[in-house]
Amino acid sequence: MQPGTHALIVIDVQNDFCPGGKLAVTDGDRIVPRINALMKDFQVKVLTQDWHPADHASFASQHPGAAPFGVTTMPYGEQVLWPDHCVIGTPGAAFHDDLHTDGADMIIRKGFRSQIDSYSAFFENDHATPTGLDGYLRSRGVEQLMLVGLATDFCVQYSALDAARLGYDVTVLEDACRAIDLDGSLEAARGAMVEAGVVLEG
Ligand code: VGL
Ligand code: ZN
Repeated sequence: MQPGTHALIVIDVQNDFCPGGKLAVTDGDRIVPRINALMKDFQVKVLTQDWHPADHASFASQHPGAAPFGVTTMPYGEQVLWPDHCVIGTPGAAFHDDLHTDGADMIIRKGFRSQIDSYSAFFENDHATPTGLDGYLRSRGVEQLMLVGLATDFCVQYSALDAARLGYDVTVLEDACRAIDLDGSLEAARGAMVEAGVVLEG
């Protein structure tokens, strides 16, 4: 690894994104052993948790007549409508049972305001409201980030793009991620990340 403080950022490895969950990502649970093994290689380890109130505006259930995976317009732009998922305090919002959460220095929750979604671990979907993660990483002297988790084309991608914009060196370890892949969203995400200077590693 290059010099500087390295952080592992583990995005949304929660039951609802794993097989059997409300917004299951194919093979989402398969990345857990790899992530557990990686933790020992990093000085700083952060886990994120998607954490929505039951009436969250990203849920199709809050939009009469709308179906999951459709798109609506919010004041901050386009928003995909999701099945209800990661509702605060429910088993679906908990981390996957096998994830070594004891190794984490910091757990950051996002998406807890009902009127705005937050894919990125750094900013909500208005690209302006901070989650506090940037301040945490800066105050710990972190310069390099490795991102892993769920889902490659949504929360991992948005986090990687924000991190690159904030000046971190960013690598996404694709073997330790899985995608939702809505209408080519995985290829689009890979292109956008490369364009932003994010390193995609096998
Ligand atoms: C995510 C859709 C909705 C993710 C979170 O973690 O990628 N995707 N909420
Ligand atoms: Zn969500």
